[in-house]
Amino acid sequence: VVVGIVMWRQPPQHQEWKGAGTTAHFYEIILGRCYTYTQIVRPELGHKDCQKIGKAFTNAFLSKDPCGSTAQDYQPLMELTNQTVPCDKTLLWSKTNELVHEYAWVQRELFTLENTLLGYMADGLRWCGDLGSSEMNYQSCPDRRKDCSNNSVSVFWNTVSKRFAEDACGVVHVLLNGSVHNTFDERSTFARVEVFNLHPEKVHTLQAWVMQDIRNISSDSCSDASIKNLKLILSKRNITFTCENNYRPIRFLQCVKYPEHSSCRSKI
Ligand code: N1C
Repeated sequence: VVVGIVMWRQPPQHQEWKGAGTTAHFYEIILGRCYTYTQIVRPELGHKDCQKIGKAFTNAFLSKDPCGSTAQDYQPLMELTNQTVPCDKTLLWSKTNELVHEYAWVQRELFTLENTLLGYMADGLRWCGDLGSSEMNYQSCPDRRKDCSNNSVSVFWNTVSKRFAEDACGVVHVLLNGSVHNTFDERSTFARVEVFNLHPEKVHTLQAWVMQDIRNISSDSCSDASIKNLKLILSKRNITFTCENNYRPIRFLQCVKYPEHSSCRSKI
């Protein structure tokens, strides 16, 4: 009689955090997105080495404390993914995630960060590693508020958003949400990172499009106090600010979703 001794291998023990863990199949997703972007979306970037880019991405956070992430961790990844956005074609946003990407989908020449290689790869994903393991933590990752602000995902967006703003030139556009309490929210990436990293020597104007929810259109959002604050910050930085309420081309996109709404019913 052979008596087998079964030894159960324990799954790796990671630290427990308050946020959701790494997106399942993270590595395969970023690699696939890298190939889709460089081969199909922008074939002019077909020379980029997606294997190298994928490794640089995971090397930025594996075997590291996910609450001690730094811009330097992402530097090798940043160097492999540099990309030029034409002047006048940078489109920033805050609290308009869905609408801005609908607009960029139609206005193909405009670039949001998610229309560049690195933003395209990372959009909607979560990831973190662990100091005591070389694997990704699929169980939990630090929550920005409940655990730490310098977590691997937040530091990534801060780092890539900074470069995106630094690289911009000409007129920069921003799509803001006129139906939230703070249209220009000082805690947002747009306010904390992007506004302060636009180079006044290259960027002469920031043009804001402030869109309101079509179901409750209120008064002029451009005269909102938070927008006045944005205008002030930009004037100190020598960047001209212009603001337009309910920009018509984007209103038409909102009307696609609510065609029967009164503000959509007039003949064009
Ligand atoms: O904090 P926000 O918006 O003002 O950030 C948006 C701003 C854009 O102009 C982008 O260039 O900053 C850049 N950016 C992203 O592109 C991005 N994609 C996904 C910043 N954050 C991004 N994310 C995730 O959404 C990220 O996890 C971050 O915390 C949110 C930002 O949402 P927000 O407050 O609506």
